[in-house]
This record gives sequence, structure tokens and C-alpha cells, in this order.
Amino acid sequence: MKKQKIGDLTANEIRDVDRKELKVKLESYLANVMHTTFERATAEELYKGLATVVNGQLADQRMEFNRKRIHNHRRKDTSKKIYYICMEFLLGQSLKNHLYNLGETEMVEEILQERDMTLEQIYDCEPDAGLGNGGLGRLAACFMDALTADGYDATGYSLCYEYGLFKQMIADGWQMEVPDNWLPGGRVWLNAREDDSFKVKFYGDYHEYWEDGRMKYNLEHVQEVEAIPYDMFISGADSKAVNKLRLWLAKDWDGFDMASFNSGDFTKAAQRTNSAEMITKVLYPADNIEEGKELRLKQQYLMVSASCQNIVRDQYAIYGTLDNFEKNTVIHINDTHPALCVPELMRIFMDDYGYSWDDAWKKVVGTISYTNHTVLAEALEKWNEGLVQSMLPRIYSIIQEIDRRFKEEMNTRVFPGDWGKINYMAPLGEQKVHMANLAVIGSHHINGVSALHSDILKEDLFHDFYLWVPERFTNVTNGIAYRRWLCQSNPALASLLDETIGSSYRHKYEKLRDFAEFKDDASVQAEVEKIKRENKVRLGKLIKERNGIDVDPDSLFVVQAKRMHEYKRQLLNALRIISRYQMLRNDPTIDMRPETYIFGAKAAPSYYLAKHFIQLIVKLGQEINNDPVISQKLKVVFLENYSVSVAEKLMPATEVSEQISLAGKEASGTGNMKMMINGAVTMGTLDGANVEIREAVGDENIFIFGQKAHEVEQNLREGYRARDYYEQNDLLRDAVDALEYGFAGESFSNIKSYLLDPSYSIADPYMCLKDFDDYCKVHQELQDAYEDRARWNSMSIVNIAEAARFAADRSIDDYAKWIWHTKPIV
Ligand code: 26V
Repeated sequence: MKKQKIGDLTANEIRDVDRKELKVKLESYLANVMHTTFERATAEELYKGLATVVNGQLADQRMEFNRKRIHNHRRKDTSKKIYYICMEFLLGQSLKNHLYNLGETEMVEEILQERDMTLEQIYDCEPDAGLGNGGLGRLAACFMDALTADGYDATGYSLCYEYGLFKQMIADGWQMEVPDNWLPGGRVWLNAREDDSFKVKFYGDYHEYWEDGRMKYNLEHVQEVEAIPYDMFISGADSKAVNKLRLWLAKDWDGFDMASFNSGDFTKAAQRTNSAEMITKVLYPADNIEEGKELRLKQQYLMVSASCQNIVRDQYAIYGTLDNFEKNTVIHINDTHPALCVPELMRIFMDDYGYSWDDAWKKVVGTISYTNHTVLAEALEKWNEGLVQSMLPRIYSIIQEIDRRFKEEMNTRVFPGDWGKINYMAPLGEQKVHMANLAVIGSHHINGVSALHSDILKEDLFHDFYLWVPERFTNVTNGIAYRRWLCQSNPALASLLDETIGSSYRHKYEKLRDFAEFKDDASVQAEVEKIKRENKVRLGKLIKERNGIDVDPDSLFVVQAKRMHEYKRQLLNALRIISRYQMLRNDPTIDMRPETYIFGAKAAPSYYLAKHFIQLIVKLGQEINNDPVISQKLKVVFLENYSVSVAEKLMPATEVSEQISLAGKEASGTGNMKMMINGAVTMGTLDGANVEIREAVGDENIFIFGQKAHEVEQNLREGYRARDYYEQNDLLRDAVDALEYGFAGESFSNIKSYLLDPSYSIADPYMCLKDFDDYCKVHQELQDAYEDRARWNSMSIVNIAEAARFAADRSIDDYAKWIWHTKPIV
């Protein structure tokens, strides 16, 4: 809404004008598009109406911002255009976020009061845009938020999946996947730009030849697919910037196969369109294992090629040349999934704009930077050379040349004769394209996402590269969109912060640290405790609605919410809960504060073991919750379909944040930050960003247990024997044995074998059993600390305050300063 002064109106009167203007727009949409009135419209219709009006406001604001962008680039300023390329953007819902950013929440609340409706009812009508699996995709969404709030010129590129991450339904403890058809409610935010599409070429007959001393080529009989952009506006809190997330939708280029249709082959006619349009049909729902599927490679190249063509065209249009491309442009690739940007940009610079190999290469390496998000070997991308060669012949030929030149340089200048090293670092080897190697070679900076993870990259995964170009390696610790995860999700806590430290923290994340001054203030402690309790009551209502379970708001809320993975060790948590259960079975009269364990987790559909872990938690919960005596003191809740919108309700109610991955495996974690900023205390291993959380809050405000990353390595080398721990610890043995008899009628002897049986390549590969004892001890310390309410509330306050450094705004400052070398434009 425009905030200019009209005549001599007061601020309140201006707001009245704005509200009326907004309502008129809403009414006109309801009348013209929905054929209804404000008085009669359903919540669903009001949601669509409001979304459309807000989208229109953002479009107007975007035009203003565009003027600034053009002006900025004409001035040849030192700021660059930032392009953030990622296969996943896990945006969640948008309406609440945009209203907050535009400062219109109260206004809309007032409008809805005329209908006796609340904003929450309207928000509930919006489906999550679930275009991501978990941490990686949510990080990309948080970064777009911060880039916009802080006034950068940034564009996100991804795919417009018709189906996002599957919806999870639990039937008898077993995860079932239901398609996530988000577009009917979600497309209100999409602005189709059919006029701005790009063609992407697949397959074809490729022949190279020499002419006039230059290599040339023919490429015939290609399959062309059209990439159509659907733009989503990204708003930032009180920001003049409105950025765009451009999502590509695949469409058959040549339209309908009329020849086949006319000859009566209707199936074939439909097939061509089908196969092109399959490319953006669905998000791949695994984030743990790279399966090398043809369709996934097509997705990657469609995104990369359309985005790179778009970027180069736009930069050429602004500057009339690409000679300064690397000075004006940042292309950031989020993980290796967009690493084909390296050969694709080479192709565009050489084939379309006539640059030499060396000049093109300078531009590519001068522009691209790459973030690694995992060190798990099974998630590192490798593509079959044969597949890449047949699907992307020109790109493959460029990769071969990158490989040849790289090996030559290593052999002559860096590691002469050390072919072990050289082959390990090369893009091509063992009939595979090694995407991480390609990404490192083609980037001017490579970063991990927490201090520990970045050290592991330098010392382990990319060690040889680090020896070669140490200056390219750096760290940027992850961050979260704290206005979403604190101000919007936990408005009561945000108001308390306004009252105590003033509202400037809403823009300047460092200010949040001032809250630590109140850690010993009894009245602030009492407020923090009261707010947490209200949030627990609210979550309790949701749990009652969704699971039919009554949870006690005075019990301790312990939460582990993240994808289901062996390395994240939900199983360790479950084993300890089994042990608590057995303790209560032996003596139900124990005097203790009741405990509520809450889980949220999706498993990749083909990750059978992870599905068994879910079943274990659900069945254990069933047995415990249905026991009339024990359920007074212990409850286990599995929240179905964990998603961004569920997380927004869960984080404010969390008291204990379980971050218990095997040290060295979790690159950063971001749920840990979301819980912390909502006042939860971390129970964790020294892994990922937990290390920095500990530094921030001090040893006295966090509970750390288990092996350290370097000990993990050593223990594995020395030979880990799970059975020793099982045999030495009675509590642990009882818990593991209980898996065999099972819970609620379901045996989990398969999980017992996983923990003990060396016929798995190694029993208990993530060493749950080794860390069990320490986990239990430190958990008890945490629970004792909880009973000292003053101490706990003070810990909670320190955690909220020190979460300042985990603002995505801080991460973006770091990227801008150390990697992208750019500044905001407004
Ligand atoms: C891998 C794959 C491989 C199979 C095909 C689909 C797919 C999709 C995504 C991935 C990469 C997963 C990596 C990931 O999500 N890492 C997480 O990144 C977070 C943000 O940096 C970080 O906080 C988590 O610790 C890290 O696990």
C-alpha cells in the first residue's frame, strides 16, 4: 500500500483510506472473478481474493524496484545481480508473510472482523508450496527472504513442479505417500510469462569437425522442450525491494504431433507432449540417495539451460556486451544439482557469443560460486557418462574438454604424476560425471554451511582441491528467516521483545542480543514461561485435533522434527523413550514431571528402513498413550505430514530441541536455529551448527553429549562393536530387546538386527548404542535443570537472544561480503 501523505490526513486516517482501498479491490475481485460478494464469500474465496490483491500490490512495487535496478545498473555501480539457482525452494505459505512484510496484517484483520472471521481461518486455506525436500530447499526460501528484506537485486531460479513433496499419511504406523496437488490453491501467486520462454535442446546427432582452425559442430534431430517461466514475487519486511523467484514449467515445443495424429496414431501424438511435460511433473522426494534417474537429469538441465540463457540474455540487453559479465553477475549454485551451469555457460559464451575457450572459462569461474550441503557419500551426485553423452551431447563434449584441461594442468603444475589424486579430483572417471568435482573446478568459491562442515570439506571431502586452491574455500553458517520463524510464528514472544528491547531487532538482527540482559529479570522470565505455556496449549489443541491425543501443557515438550534418516538418529531418541517406558512399567509410582515426546518426519518413499523407524515411533506411541497409568507421565506424538506450516506451529511450543545426529554427518541443521530462537534449549551432539550454538550460548545454556567428529572417525577406524555396548549396559539391553517383542502388536526385530547384527555391512553404523549412555545422563541433567524454573527460563532467554547470529540476514551479509562481493541496491 502506498504510504504517502494525502492532504492533511493523520496516520490513522491514511490507514482507513488504505483499508478501504484494499477492500474495494477485494470486492471487485470477488465480484468479477468469483461471482460473489464480500458478504457471501467463503474463506477459500477470501483467501484467493486477498492473495490476488496482495500479488497486485507486489507487482506495482516491483515496477518501482525495477526502475531502481535499471538506474543502478546504468550507473555501473559496484553491486551485482545475484542469481540463486536451486532445484528446491520450500516456501510454505505466502499470504501471512506478505501481509506482515507489507505491514497490512492488522488492516486485513479489521476487514475480516466485518465477517466475524479470523486471519488464521484464511491462512489455513492456503496450501504449502512444498517445492523442496527439507533443509536445502527451506534454506533457499529463507535466503530469498533475507536478500529481499536487505535490498539486494536477486532472482531465484527453480522448477515449477506440478506436484510438490508428497503428503504423508500414516496407516497402521506405515508411511503412505499422497500426491501433493498444490496448484489449485497455490497458483494465485504464479505470474505466467509465456512471452518470455526459452527453448532447451535434448538428445540429437552430434558431430564435431575442424574448419579454419576452429572446432565446429553439427547437432541435428534434437528434441526441443519449451521452458515457460512462472514468476513468484518475493517480498521483504518493510523493504523497497521486491524480488522474483522464476519457476520453469516444461512444455512440448513443437506443440501437438499433428503428423502422427493425422495418420491415426493418437497415442503417439499424445506421447510426445506427455514426455516433455513429465519433466516438471513432480519433485524427486529423496534427499539421501542419488539414483541417477534420466528424468532427474532432464529436470536439472532444463532448469540450468533456461536459467543461464535468461541470465546471459538479460545481462547482454543491459550492457550491450558480455565482456564485463563476471563483474556484474553472481550465479550461486545451491548444491551440485545445478552444476551443469558450468558447461552450459561455456556453451552459451562460445557457441552463441563467439568467445574463446579461455575467455569463456574466465567468465564462468569468475561468476559461479557453490555451496555444498552434505558429506554423505551416497548423496553425492554422479551421472553415467553414457547417459549425459546421449541426452546432452554438446554439454558432454564440453565436460570432456574441461576434464582434459584440468588433468593436464594438475599433471604439469600441481600434482605432477600423482594420478591417484588427479583422477580422484577430475570431473570424469569410472564412466561417471562427478558433479561435485565439476562444481568445485568451475567455481571461484566453495563453502560449507557451518564451521565444522566447512572444516570437513577442507580436511576430507575436498582436501586435494584445498591443497590446490585454498583461497577458494570458505564457510558461511546457515541462517533462518527469523521474522517468519519468530515474529510471525510467535507473535507473543515478538511483542515481549518489542517491550523489552524495542522493535529495531525486527530489522537489525544483532539487536536481538540485547535480550540477554534480561536473563535474570524475574518478571521477564515469568513472561517467557507464560508465553511458552500458551504456545504449548495451542499446539496441544492441534495434537488433539490431528492425533486425538490429550497432551499435558505442564509436561516437558521434547521435539525432534526433521527428515527421517539413520544419521539423524531418531532411533537413539526412540531407544531412550523405550527405556523411560520400561522404567515406568517397573515402577509406575515414580514421582516425575510428565514428558511429551513429539516427532515430525517424512521418509524418502524408497527408504525402507526409515519407514520402519517411523512405524516404531508410531507404534511405541500407541502402546504408551493407550496405557491408562503410564500415559499420565509419558506421551509420544507422531505429527503426520511435517511441513513448513506444521513447523510454524511446532517451533513456538518446543522446549527441548533434539539435535542428536552422529557428529560429522549433519552439515548444519536449521531446525536447531528455529527452535532456539523460540526459546528451546538444545539437547545435542557437537555436529553442524550445534557447535556454533554452543559457542553462542555458552556451555551452561546447552546440553551436549556423545562422540566428537574426530572421535567418530577414529572409533570407526579402530572397529566399532555395537554388541559390547549392548552387553555392558542393562538399560540399553532391555530397550533393544524390547524391539523384538515389539509395540502395539508389531515386532521390530529387524531394527534390533540392524543395531546388533554385523551381517549388515556394519551393525549400528551411526553408533546409537555407543552414545546411548551419555545421552541418557545428559538428558537427566537437562531435566533436572528444567525443574529449576528460574535457571531454565534464563537459559531460554539466552538462547533467544543469541539466536541473533543465526539470522539469514547474517548469512546473506557473509555471502555478499566474502563470496559475491556485492551490496544491496536499495
Ligand atoms: C540430494 C538429493 C539426492 C537424490 C535426489 C534428490 C536430492 C535432493 C536433495 C539432496 C541434497 C540434500 C542435502 C541437504 O538437504 N542437506 C541439508 O542442507 C541443509 C541446509 O544447508 C543443512 O542444514 C542440513 O544439515 C543438510 O542435511
